[in-house]
Amino acid sequence: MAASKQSGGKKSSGSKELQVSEVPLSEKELKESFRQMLLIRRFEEKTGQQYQMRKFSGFCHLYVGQEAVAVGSTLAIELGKDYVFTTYRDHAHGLLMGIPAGEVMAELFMRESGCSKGKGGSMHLYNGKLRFMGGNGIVGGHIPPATGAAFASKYRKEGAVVLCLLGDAAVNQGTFHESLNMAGLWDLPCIYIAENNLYGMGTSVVRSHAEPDLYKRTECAYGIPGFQVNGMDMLEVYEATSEAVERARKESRPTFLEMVTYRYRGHSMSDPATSYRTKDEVGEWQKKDPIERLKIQFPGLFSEDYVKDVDKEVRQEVEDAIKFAEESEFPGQSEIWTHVYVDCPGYPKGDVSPNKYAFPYDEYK
Ligand SMILES: Cc1ncc(C[n+]2csc(CCOP(=O)(O)OP(=O)(O)O)c2C)c(N)n1
Ligand SMILES: [Mg+2]
Repeated sequence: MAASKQSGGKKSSGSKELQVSEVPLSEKELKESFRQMLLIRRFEEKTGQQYQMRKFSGFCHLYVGQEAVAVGSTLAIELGKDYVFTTYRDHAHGLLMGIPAGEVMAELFMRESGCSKGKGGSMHLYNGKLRFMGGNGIVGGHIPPATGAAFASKYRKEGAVVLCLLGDAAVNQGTFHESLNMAGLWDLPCIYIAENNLYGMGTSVVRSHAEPDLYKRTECAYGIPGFQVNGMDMLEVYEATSEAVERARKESRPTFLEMVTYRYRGHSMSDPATSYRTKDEVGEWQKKDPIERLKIQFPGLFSEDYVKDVDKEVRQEVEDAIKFAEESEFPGQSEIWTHVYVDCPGYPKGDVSPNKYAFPYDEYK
């Protein structure tokens, strides 16, 4: 079930029935992971509806289908200590890092009670205290800061590791290669997870990558072991990430994990996803659904009644989140310059007059 120990290997557990004693997670952890995947699924479905009802606007990228990657990987880290950087497809990661569902929804609704104070929106969820470093809109843009956070953790002897989640398309960006070169050279405790959902917008990986097996790239180029993982299987994701976390913590070595997964919905809310893939292809991947898979693996834990109860509970949590968001105010005009840069002495907090909006460079010479 674990990702192949050998760099570049492939292994799949299949969806056979398992006993709790055979896996490295407790019954409580399995049940919580199930609840989290279902919460993300319902949160995203409802988010899509709210968007279509024009309750909010802007970019919005849903995570439906990819739940096992976010849940399995964040389960393998220490919340509050380790850092997570991700892309604009970030609602799941925000929820899993501990941001209450109401604050995530309020951010999508651009309200002041949102986790980024209504100034970030769907693509820029953030909570520095929880060490959730976003929510980043530029493809590959967050890979250098994530690598920098791993450097800082090592330099300060913090013992924290960094999870840097990225899309398959980001693997072709220069930032990926520059960052992995440094991580390999300086032995940085960074785990790079490429969520390979087979497409960058409407372009398939096979059409755009000279080497479509992404995991093969990093060992030879940067000395960073690469593994391919079944991203539709929460247990495999957890085990592969745990091995990488151990390597990062004990040896301060980076790892690259290619998690093969699928997004059921379009790239963003404006993409109907009908022109570049077939209904049959979507249907084939839905048969590998990560939530169903966990149910099949542990039928004793997830009876029909149990699943119904959890579903009811998470649906309510999402309804409460929408209510919280709708009842929150939009940020006032005085907020326009706050939280743009780090607060510092002399910075004109809440003052919108343009002549005062100068960064106090002199104080920093
Ligand atoms: C540097 C840059 N180029 C182009 C874009 C426009 N863009 C947004 S998402 C995206 C596709 C990224 O695909 P992938 O990395 O596979 O992530 P996924 O959306 O599949 O999760 C592109 C080209 C961007 N945001 N940043
Ligand atoms: Mg992709």
